[in-house]
Amino acid sequence: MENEKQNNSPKFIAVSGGVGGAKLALGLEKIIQSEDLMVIGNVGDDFRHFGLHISPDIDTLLYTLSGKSDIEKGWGLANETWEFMSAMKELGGDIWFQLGDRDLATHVERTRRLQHGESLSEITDYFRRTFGIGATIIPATDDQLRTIVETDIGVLNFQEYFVRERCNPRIQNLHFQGSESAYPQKELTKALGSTELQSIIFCPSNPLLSIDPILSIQGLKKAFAESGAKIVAVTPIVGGDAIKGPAAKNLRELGYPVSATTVAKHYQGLIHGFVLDKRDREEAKQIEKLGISVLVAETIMNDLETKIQLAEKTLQFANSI
Ligand code: FO1
Repeated sequence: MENEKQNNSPKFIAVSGGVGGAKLALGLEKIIQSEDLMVIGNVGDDFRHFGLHISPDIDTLLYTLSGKSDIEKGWGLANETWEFMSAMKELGGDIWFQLGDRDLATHVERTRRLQHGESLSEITDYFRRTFGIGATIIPATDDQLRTIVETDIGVLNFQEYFVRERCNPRIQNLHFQGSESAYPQKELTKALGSTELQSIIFCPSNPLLSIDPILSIQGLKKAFAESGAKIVAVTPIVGGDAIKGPAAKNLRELGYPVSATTVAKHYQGLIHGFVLDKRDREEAKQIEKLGISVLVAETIMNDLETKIQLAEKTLQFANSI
């Protein structure tokens, strides 16, 4: 029985937010055997809308890894139709958060299952299998965890800040509501305790908005540190700007210099390695001085080939430190 558990344990864990992180998760999924990869998704962005439980980062992972995603937008489904939103507009309802007709089915079915007592991770696993994804996808916690953004226009939930206000308000503080009572998802805890685990990869997601909510879950940072796995972060900042999304603006507003080094410092004490973009190679020495090994690589992922290449390099690097 013990052996069986060990064999089911992943060798690699990818920690991801939405769009940017999912790109590397896809590259990893293409080169790692399904049973060896566990992808952990952020749930701080989750919220209720039209009475439905929306789990944007989990859905971005599900859609990206199943090849169903809208590659242009990075979120939602390809070949989507928008009849529901048009009808909602005619009714004068809320239309700031776009739910495509097919995407809507995901939220309706998730909400129905939650109401019948299934956990978010059971539902995510059901969707994963239905979508034909081999790698495990796990919400970081099954407990309530919500990113709250304190801004110059008031306190907003994550999607109000991100989508409704288009990240325009100035961030003053971030708060992860529920983090004190949220526990890591149990399969994740089990994987972190297994001797099978080799590496943990922090995907190039926003460190403040996407990875920090995960790290705020009680006991998780410690469990990462004590897992014995090599922990490597891939930079989401290239050439002093975010590859996608508001990471650069967020860092600036919270008083940090916008650089890959800032991200490495943010994870200092937790990570063993940092993948730095080749455009920022002059920062390598500074990061090494923090006691973090550095790999200089091409980190911009424009197509499947570059996603796979970055995944391969990151794994080799993690293995080498
Ligand atoms: N992002 C947007 O910029 N506008 C939207 O209307 C929007 C709707 C949406 C619906 C379902 C879903 O799973 C994701 C959606 N996203 C939308 C993306 C999401 O808000 C963000 O990408 C993540 O929360 C940040 O990682």
